[in-house]
Amino acid sequence: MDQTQNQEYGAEQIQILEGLEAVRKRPGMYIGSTSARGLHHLVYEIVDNAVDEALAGVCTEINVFINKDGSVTVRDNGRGIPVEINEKKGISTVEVVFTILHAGGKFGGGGYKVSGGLHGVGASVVNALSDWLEVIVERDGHKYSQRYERGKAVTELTRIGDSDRTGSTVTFFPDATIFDEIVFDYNTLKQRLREMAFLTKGLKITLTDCREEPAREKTFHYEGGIKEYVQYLNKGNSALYNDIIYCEGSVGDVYVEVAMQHNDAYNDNCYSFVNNITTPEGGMHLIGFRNALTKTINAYARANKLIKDNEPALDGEDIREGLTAIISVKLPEPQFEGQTKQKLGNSEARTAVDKLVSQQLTYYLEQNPAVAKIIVEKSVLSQRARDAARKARDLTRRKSPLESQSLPGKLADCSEKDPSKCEIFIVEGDSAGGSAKSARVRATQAILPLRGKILNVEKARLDRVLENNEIRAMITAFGTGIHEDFNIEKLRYHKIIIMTDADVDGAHISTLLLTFLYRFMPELIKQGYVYLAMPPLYKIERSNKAWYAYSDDELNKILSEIGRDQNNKIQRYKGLGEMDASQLWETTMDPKHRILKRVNMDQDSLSELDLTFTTLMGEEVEPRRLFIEENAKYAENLDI
Ligand code: 0RA
Repeated sequence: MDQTQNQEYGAEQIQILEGLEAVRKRPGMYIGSTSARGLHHLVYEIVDNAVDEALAGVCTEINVFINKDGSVTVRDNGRGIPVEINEKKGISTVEVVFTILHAGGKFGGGGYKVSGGLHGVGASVVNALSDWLEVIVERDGHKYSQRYERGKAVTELTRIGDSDRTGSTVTFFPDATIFDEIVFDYNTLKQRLREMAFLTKGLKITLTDCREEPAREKTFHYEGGIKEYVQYLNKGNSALYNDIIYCEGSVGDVYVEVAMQHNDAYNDNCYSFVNNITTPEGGMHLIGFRNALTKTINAYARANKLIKDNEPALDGEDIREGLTAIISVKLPEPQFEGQTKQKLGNSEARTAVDKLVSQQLTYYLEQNPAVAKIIVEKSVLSQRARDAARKARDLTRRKSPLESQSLPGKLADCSEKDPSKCEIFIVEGDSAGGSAKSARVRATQAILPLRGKILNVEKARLDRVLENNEIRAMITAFGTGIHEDFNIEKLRYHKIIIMTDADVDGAHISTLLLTFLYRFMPELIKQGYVYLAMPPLYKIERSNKAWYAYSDDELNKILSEIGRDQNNKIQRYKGLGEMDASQLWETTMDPKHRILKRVNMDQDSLSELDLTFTTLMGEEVEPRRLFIEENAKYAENLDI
């Protein structure tokens, strides 16, 4: 094809280069960060373009490969990116897609990506941030390819053969001078691709990790779309009725899809999306949904005398207890608001969801009185429990901002008052708690010993949770309050360190504690205040010298360094209690030597995280076993 490469650079070309240079200079503005999160966003940008083809009804399959050399390939069977010369720009559409920054349409005030559903947008950002990128287009019986390096075309778009299929195949290797580390994580990609597949019914997405021998592969394909998503999210709990209630349709420019089902758990599990992008902070679509749900269930309950005229209306919260729902809207020009641009601002989305859900849910309830009765009865129970919980919660509330509620008796607090210098160890068991108390640095380290197993908050209603002494002790010690009372500024320690035995029971207690924190004070995890202490697994002694090993690998390493000698004394620690105070200090508490794991939350996939907790802590035994087996091999990294 005749291309412009050999001509002198015109104004247009210079503008293009400047555009991509801007992306390379300030990558965070375009992909959020240059950490692992930003790196994975590159893949999602290309996949988004392919999903757009699927939404246009011209693509049924996307394949994502993590290649042996660490690059990623995204292949789709869409129409193929158009190859003809773009009149205005004087280059092929392919080159337009990969080199022209679509700044206006795609990036909002804060510079974050704010819209899916626009062809080709985002591909130029991926190109600008890649060491190299190769695209193959199959279209009109031919096969074309072009290569770019750091955003610049280094070959022309060339016809390399014939093809009887159509589609685009993009392979790229991110630029090591821009990203912290170029390692694609199979599980991270897997979770987002699964989500994409749920949100785009009928689309088949396959992920293949060619770095492993044999290659690891997973295919996601859901004819039921978000209905199957709800089923999937509910797999760890018992559903209260068989149906997944489903509403679908368009109101004006807004396409709305909602799927929901109640289970016997107590939390509200609603996830909202706009143009396939998650909106963790909700927004207008979620407000519309909640309004419709509350209004419709109350109207049904009154009309059918399930609640009497003199009884109070059900609160939205009561109706959403144990509800799993997906609210997915698609609209042409989404406006994103809030600090992180994750909240939908378009009011037409509120009216559209409200109208559609009210109509279709009313019809559903009339057709399915048995299900309607279950929902109302469950909501009434929740209403009563909420009254009881309000009373219990008052016990954990500080009386007034000045007069602080007395701290729990068993807390050995630190003397320092500046939270950024303070840490609190949540320690399992009285004996380990005792050692920790005598080992600690009194000024900055507080110790809160917990007795026995802590309550599983996944299996208890709020009133019971708040009556639990161990949980009350944590809430008052942290100082922040919970749920709507939560105030991070009142946090008394900037490190909350969970210290449990390095065995199965210890891991179980850690999980219970993390579940509590995740459900009641998720900000603590989001903002990186929560840590796991890592006690050593072994102590190796020889002739008055001692080494500690925190894993089997490390034990072997130490043994091969010091020599495998009969005089080595190897002690396997089973519990914190087996260490005396000075050992505990040296190995696990001393900031100079200890290992802490910061607990983090992948905010790109909140529903997956939720599922992890439900699966680990929920009612059903079988999915829990499967989850643990499936992940055991890959669980070295305890990030949740
Ligand atoms: C521009 C226009 C059209 C499609 C695309 C780009 C496109 C981009 C990517 C990126 C990965 N896969 C893709 N598939 C398509 C519209 C196509 C037309 O009207 O023929």
